[in-house]
Amino acid sequence: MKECLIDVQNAVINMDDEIILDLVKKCLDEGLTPIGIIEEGLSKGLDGVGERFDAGDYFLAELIMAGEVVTVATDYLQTKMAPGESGKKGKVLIATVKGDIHEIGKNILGMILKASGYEVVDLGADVSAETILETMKDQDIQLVGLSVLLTTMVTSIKDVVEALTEAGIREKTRIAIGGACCSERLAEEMKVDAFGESAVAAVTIFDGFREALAAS
Ligand code: B12
Repeated sequence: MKECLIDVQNAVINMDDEIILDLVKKCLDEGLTPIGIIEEGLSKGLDGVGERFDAGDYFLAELIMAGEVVTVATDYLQTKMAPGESGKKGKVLIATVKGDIHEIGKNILGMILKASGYEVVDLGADVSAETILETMKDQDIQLVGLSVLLTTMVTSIKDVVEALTEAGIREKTRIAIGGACCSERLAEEMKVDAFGESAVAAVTIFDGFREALAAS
């Protein structure tokens, strides 16, 4: 791994907001892509923060500060990403589920989907199944990406599936989940259509959803 990526990881772990942008710019100068810097530098740094939190060495304040450092960097990297062909692939609704306020991964998902040609309707974090259903109906949206990081909140995924089923639109829609506590197995248990390990994987997933819906 390139040294500048390791420096980015360490800056996140050390919550160093003074050097993060210089390090990110250095990575770009060395030919790394914005997505590569996000996945291999910033996200891996946050994993390190999570490990320290787990071990009792870091507390909530450190999670907040590290999250802010990453947000500064992703806001900058967004300006360096080639804009997608504005929404030509249609709309995708994205949200972090009810009870969960983590939103960095969901924001990255939005950035990457936009850059690959989707129109992204971002409802934010801690979003109820009712709000998701209403927005899908109002804006005629079939594709949904749910972000879930808290194990205690996975039941919120089920709430969304149930709301769409009760409204009679589940079969015409496709739902993907992602985030630290998600897995293929959870996707099966929650009866959603896919699990995505990364925001980059989401593009292939949603492209597949579009094809499947068009063929049905
Ligand atoms: C930063 C952080 C916070 C910040 C979030 C700031 C923000 N604006 O988002 C704050 C301080 C708010 C926070 C709060 C809490 N946190 Co926190 N947090 C983290 C941390 C360190 C990083 C999360 C993150 O942003 N990762 C980076 C992003 C890029 O990764 P990601 O979300 O997984 O997203 C990627 C992929 O998964 C994918 N993806 C994401 N969503 C989707 C969706 C789809 C459809 C697809 C296809 C892909 C996809 O794309 C992204 C890029 O590739 C994690 C540790 C970790 N390693 O995850 C803990 C962690 C998630 N938090 C944890 C906890 C416990 C909490 C608190 C409960 C702490 C507390 N005692 O209050 C609260 C929760 C409050 C609440 N109700 O939500 C635990 C969760 C444990 C569990 N399994 O339930 C973790 C795992 C830490 C730990 N090791 O214990 N946290």
